[in-house]
This record gives sequence, structure tokens and C-alpha cells, in this order.
Amino acid sequence: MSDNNTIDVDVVIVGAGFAGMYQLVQMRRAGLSAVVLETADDVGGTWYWNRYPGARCDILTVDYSYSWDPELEKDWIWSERYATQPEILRYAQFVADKHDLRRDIRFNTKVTSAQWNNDAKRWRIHTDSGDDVTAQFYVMATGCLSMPKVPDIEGTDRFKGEVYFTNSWPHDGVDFSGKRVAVIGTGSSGIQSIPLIASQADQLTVFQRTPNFSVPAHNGPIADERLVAYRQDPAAYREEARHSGIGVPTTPADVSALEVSPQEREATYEEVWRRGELAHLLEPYNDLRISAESNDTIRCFIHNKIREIVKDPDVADLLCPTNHYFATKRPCLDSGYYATYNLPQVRLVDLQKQAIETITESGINIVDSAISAKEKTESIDFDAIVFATGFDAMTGAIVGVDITGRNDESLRDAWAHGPQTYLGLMTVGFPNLFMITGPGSPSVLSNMMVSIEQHVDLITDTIKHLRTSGIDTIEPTELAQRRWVQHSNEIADLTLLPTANSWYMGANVPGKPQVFLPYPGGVGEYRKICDEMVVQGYLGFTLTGANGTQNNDGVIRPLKPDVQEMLSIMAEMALPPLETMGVEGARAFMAASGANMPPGPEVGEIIDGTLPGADGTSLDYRLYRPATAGPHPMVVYYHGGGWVVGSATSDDPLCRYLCVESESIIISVNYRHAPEARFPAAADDGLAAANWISDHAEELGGRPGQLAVAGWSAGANIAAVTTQQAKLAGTPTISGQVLLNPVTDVSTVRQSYIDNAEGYVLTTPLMSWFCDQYCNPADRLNPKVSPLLADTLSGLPPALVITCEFDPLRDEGDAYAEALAAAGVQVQHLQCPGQIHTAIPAVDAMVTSEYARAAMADALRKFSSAAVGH
Ligand code: NA7
Repeated sequence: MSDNNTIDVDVVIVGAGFAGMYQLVQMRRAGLSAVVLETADDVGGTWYWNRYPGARCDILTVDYSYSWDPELEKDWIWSERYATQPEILRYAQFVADKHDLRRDIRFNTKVTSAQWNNDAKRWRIHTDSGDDVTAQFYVMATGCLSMPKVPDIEGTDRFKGEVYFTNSWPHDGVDFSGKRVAVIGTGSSGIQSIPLIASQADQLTVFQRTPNFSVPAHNGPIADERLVAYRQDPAAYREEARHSGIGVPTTPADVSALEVSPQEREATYEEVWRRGELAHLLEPYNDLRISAESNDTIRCFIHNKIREIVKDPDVADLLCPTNHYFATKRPCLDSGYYATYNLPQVRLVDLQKQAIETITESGINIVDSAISAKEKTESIDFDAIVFATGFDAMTGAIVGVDITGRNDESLRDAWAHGPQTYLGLMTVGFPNLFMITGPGSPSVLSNMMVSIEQHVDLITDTIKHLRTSGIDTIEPTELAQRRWVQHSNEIADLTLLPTANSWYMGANVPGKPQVFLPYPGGVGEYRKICDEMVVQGYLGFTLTGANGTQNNDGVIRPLKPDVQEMLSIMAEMALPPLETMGVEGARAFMAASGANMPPGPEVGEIIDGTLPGADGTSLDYRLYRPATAGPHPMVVYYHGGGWVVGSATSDDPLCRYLCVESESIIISVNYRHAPEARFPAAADDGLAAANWISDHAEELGGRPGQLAVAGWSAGANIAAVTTQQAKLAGTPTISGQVLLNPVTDVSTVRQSYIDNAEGYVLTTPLMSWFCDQYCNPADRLNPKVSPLLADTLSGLPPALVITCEFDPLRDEGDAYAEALAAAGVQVQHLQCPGQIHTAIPAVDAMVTSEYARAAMADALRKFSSAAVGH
């Protein structure tokens, strides 16, 4: 204590729920002084406040319990599969007693504001009791669902009857016997409490804005196979949970819901329904989170269940969620929820059809949404109104405190457009402020116990590291934070999650920025990321101390999530390097892998033919014609494959895509391959094909004078070379060039050949092998191999050059774009962060590179309209 009203400690922890309690334990174990500040008069957090009837956890209690004290596993025996709120609260109190936690917890103490003092390198926390706490480290253990949503219904304070909020329920309970009761809200709290309120009340009216998916809990004593597995080896069981998707041991499926017969699917869903565990609902198939069509199968299954249970078909219809996919809003676990609507005293008001106009002194006025809001259709009198309207989730409790960081910036302002965090743990501008299960961490998408323990352990290890290394402050870098938020959103965008108006998105609170709040990549992956961050010397953080500043700037997951996923799958396959397969082996392998890719969109017409190449040869081509009325602009497309592998059809999905999206005829030409036909065969064929197509534009259905070239990799090399050769020869006229990952000088000394030598499909050894097959070392100085080395690039047609960050060819592509621009050519240069060489042609497989494909189509459209302008 430094003066009468100020306590000085190493660590201040706000909140005495499960997170704050464990953080206190860990700080004591680390030998640090710590104090916990808590608004309530006892421990428990969520379980202290949410005492409404029927409140239970929705993760099996055997999973929803601490793992850090192995004795607890023996000392505390849960009575039910899903414990009730009183039992969970007693558990929290038991732990507090056992570890004598209360002596370091200041109850009845609300934190009002907190300021970082940059000179002292300490936080000062102000409380409503008038006491201040100063601390080097400030840990927010304030919970994700702890700030009640402010009622946004007119007249709420006018009602003269009893008013209850599920999230701050009276401690001695409520007796609804003989009463007319309204419940507003059908989230988890509404769904758990409604059956119990209905069993007491004289009349119950439920006001439902959005129907929710709910699954029967089949609650009862714990006597299932889960407990057996757990008892056999608790430590192994816990470890499995820590590396799982949602913090509960589950077995991920490897089959799509659409790959099995409807009968098999139905039987599987029946089994899952019978088990009554949210953790297993998405488990049976690998695409329920990502595919609307697959998700529809479980959605329909639950709709049918609702229709079986609820006798009145109109009410059943109202209870069937149709405006969101299953599990895109938090699904619920219930005991008799749907059957409650068969009781005569229970009425459901659908707020999609009728709206609450106002709450009056005696009840609620509702109006038909279809007519003027002024035309009152019904007044319903109530003795009690229960608000089960939810929370300002994940950010509410954090920005609820007036927090001021370095540079006097307020956290509220810093997060005005949505929370910005690195790993959901810390935020730029607020040194030494940690959030347990903050936005950007798995938190509410997981078993909170597992996520809480992981964060507490990470924070503890971090603080210990700082103390032993003489470091005073830790703070994320701008880059690390920006890319983490981006990474988390990119994963969410690969799923159906952002499609719902959920509290995960902040959509339940009027005016709240709508961004996806939790990290959706799973607790196992998240743990791995955090561990890697530590191993890489606290990557993405700036650490300062007496010895100066360590700036460990960097990005922890630089690859796009779908690219990363694809690379992990390939790594598991442990394929031999392509260059070791021999020419024929490599060709066969590439043809077989191409056949497994999504096919790309339907086009109007496909014609396979031949055209004359150079040296009297005949080249296969495939023509893709749009379904729209022609004639169309034309594009000569050169496939990728290192001049060695591939064919007129090997980039089929991309050609189809470009045809549809740019409304052009795409003609993919199969130039001669090395080593059978070495340089300059392919380059000469490229020009010959372009000339022939230009000369035969009309008979091919194209518009004469609107001919562009495009290609990928070695194909982009041929496209660039063709464009240069056409300029020198004066024919054909080329309106533009789209160069995707072009080879422009095969200079393997560039940094990208070093940075990306291995691990990103196209490797430096493979590229060297391709070049050796194609040409002699001396040829590499020839602009027909290395278009970057041409005497001049001026006068070339406009170009789109696309390069990928994790591609050995990146730097020579970038150099070509820069050289074209320097020569006065109109260039659009698209550098794709987090992408690899093979990502962009993977139509419908690699979602995060869709924008690059769209840019290719867009460029082709622009080239042809500019050519019309000529
Ligand atoms: P939720 O899940 O946010 O549910 C709140 C419910 O209240 C939900 O049905 C809302 O409809 C409804 N709501 C909110 N505001 C209104 C207004 N103004 N009018 C009518 N209806 C309204 O909170 P819970 O407390 O039930 O559960 C929170 C979590 O606790 C839960 O997910 C579990 O993890 C445990 P909406 O869906 O927004 O249309």
C-alpha cells in the first residue's frame, strides 16, 4: 500500500469468475503480488449473475471444469451431465475456499477507469470505492457475456409490474405462480428458462424476434462413455481437449454431408440428436460449417424435429429458424423447450410479423408489422416481464471501463470500428494490458474453461519471461495486429458464420460495428499459433526494458487460411518432389492432380481443335465461348507447367472462369513442350498461335482487332514473349497482357527464390529443373526466354502483372511490372499477400484468391473495351 487509498501490486486482475480466479492462482504461484477487483460480493462471474430458472452450462460439466488442480478431479463430483447454475457457482466457491482466494479479492468493487502511466510504466486503476490500484500488469478477466445489452424497447421503464433480467436474477428466486408473464428473447437464456417459467405461470407469452436452433440436453446423471474415457486418463483426456476444435475431445469427420445417402445422414443426425451435445452437432460431416447446401441438411433435420414435437403446425413453423444456418448463431441446449408450446397457457408472438410498439404501465402493445406502426392491434397485460435479451458480447465489458493507454488514447476510440487485437490477447497502444479470452481469440466458440486456462497460462508465462529478462513492457506491433485481425476474418469468411445477424458479429447491439468477434480457427490451432509466437521470441510484440527496445515485428500466420490448409494436406501426403519423378512421371502426376480440382463454371460452348504452330507443327487448342451473344473479344491463353508439363486443357477451370467473367473467347493453346522441343519451340509456337487466331478471328466467332494474351507461370512467360515478338514483327496486334506469376528472367538468385525455396509447391529446385529442361544457360540472356532483359519494353500493350508473396517467381514478376511501368506501359501490378504460386488458378478451391481471378477478368474486359476505343 503506497498511501491510504492506493494499493501497489505487480498484477491487477479485474473479474473473479473462472478466468480471474485461475489468473490469481497463477500469479501467486509465480511469486507475484496480485489483487482481484470484483463488482459482485462473491466469486463466480457469469455463474454469479445468471441465476434465472433453468440456467445450466451447455458443455458437459465434465468438460466444463478446471484442469489445473488435479485434486479437484477427485474432490468435486458433478451430479449431472449439465450442471445447474447453483452447482457451478458452488464449484467456484469450493475452489475459492480450497485455495484461499478470497483474501486477494476485493469484492463489491467496480473498476471505473484505468490509465497507463508511460513514465512509471504502470497502470493506475480507479474503482467506485475510491481506492486506486497501481500495477505493472493489468489483466481483464471480465468475461465475454457479462455486459448486459441495454434494453432497446420503448417504454421499458414505464412498466409498473415486476421486471427481471435473466443476467441479473434475484438471488432468492422468483415465484411466477398465478402470474401473467412475458419473456422477451429466445436465445440460450430464454430457451432454458421458458419451460420452467411456463410450469409456474398462469399465462406465458414469449416474444420471439429470431427463432433459434435448440437441441435436447437429455440431462441426467453422468454415466456415459465420456465419463469412462475421462476417468481412465484425465490428463490425456484434457490434453485432447486442448488440441481439439472447440475444446472438447471430438473426432473430426473427413466426409461431406452431401457424400452420403439421405438415409445414412438421417441416421447420423438421429444419433447426434440422441447424444444431446452441442460439441458433436457439427462433427459428423466436414462441411457443415462451410457449405450452405450441407448445412441445409442438418437445418432441415432440426426443422422436422420441431414439427414432430410442436402440435400446432403454425407455431412449429414460427419456431423453425430459416434466416440463418445452423450454428451460425450460438445453438442452444434445452430441456423441454419446444414441447412447452403445446401447453394451453403458452403463446408465441412472432416479432417478424408483429412488433413491440411499446411497453406500457400494464403490459406490452404489439402492432402488426405489415401496417402502420401507429395502428395498435393488441395490448397484452402482464404481471411480470422477463428480459432475456442478451449481452453486448465480447467487447462490452472491456470498453465499459474507461481505459486510456499510451498517448492518452482511449480504448473505446481505438476500437470504434471494431476490436483490434493481436491474438485476442493484447492491443496496440495499451502496453501490459492483457485480455483473457478477448475478441480475436477462440473464446465463445469454444469450451470457455479450456480457452481460459490457455490464456491464463500464456499470460503467466509471458509475465514471468518479462520479469526474468528485465523487460518492463510488452505491446503488439501494428503489423502483427492488423494481420491477425485480417487472418481471423479471412477464416470466418471461409465459413457460414458471418452470414448470420448474431452476437458473434455484434449484430444484436444497435450501432455496434459488425465484425466477426471470436477467432474461428479452433482452439488447437490457436494454441499452436500462440506457442509458435513464443518460440519465435514473442513474434509480433515490441518489448522494452532497461536494455532498450526489442522490436519483434512480424506476422504469425502470413499464409491465407485456405492456402495454409492446402499445404497442410499436401504435407501429410508426403509427395516426392516433382523434379524427381522424371518427365513422364511429372506429366502423369500433374494430369492426375488436375483431375481432382473443382471444374470451374459452365461456359456457352467448348471446341477442341488444332491450329498451325511454328516449324510446320500442329498445336492442340481448346476454345471456350461465353454463353452470351457474340462476336466476343478473344484471348490467347498459355497454360502453366514450366514448359514441360500441362496441356491445352490443364488450366481448364481458370479458362472457364475467365471466359464467363470477362465474356471473352478464351483459346488455350498447347505449345510444344521441353525437353522434346527445347527453346525456342514454345516461344515460337506462342507467336504463331496468336497470329493464326488473330487471322481467323471472325470464323472463330471473335471480334477482329480485340486480341489479348494471358498466361500463368511459364505460360505467362510465353504470353510476355509473344507480346514482345508481336511488337517487333508488327503482327498480331495485341490489346493487353495478363501475366499471372510470370517467369521473366529465371534469375534464381533473387530473394524470393531464397525465401520461398521450399514448402510452397513451386520450389526453387523444381524451377531450376524446369529451366534446365527448357533451355541452355546461355539462352537465359535471350529476351525470348527472359523478357525482362529486352532492350526496351516501351510500346508494349497494357498489362496486368500478378505476383504472389510466397512464390519463388515473385521478385522477377515484380521486376517486370516495375520495368514495364518505367518504360511507360500502362501496368496494373497486383501483389497478393499470403498467396502461393498455385493458388490463383484454383477456381472454387482457393477462396481467398478470388479477387485476383476477378482482377484478371476485369483487366481482359478493359483491354477489349480500350481496343474498341481505338
Ligand atoms: P442471446 O443469445 O443474445 O439471446 C438474446 C435474445 O433476445 C435473442 O433471441 C434476441 O433476438 C432477443 N432480443 C434481443 N433484443 C431484442 C429486442 N429488442 N426485442 C426482441 N428480442 C430481442 O442471449 P442469451 O442471454 O440468451 O444467451 C447468451 C449466451 O449465454 C448463449 O449464447 C450461451 O453461450 C450462454 P435476436 O436473435 O437478436 O433477433
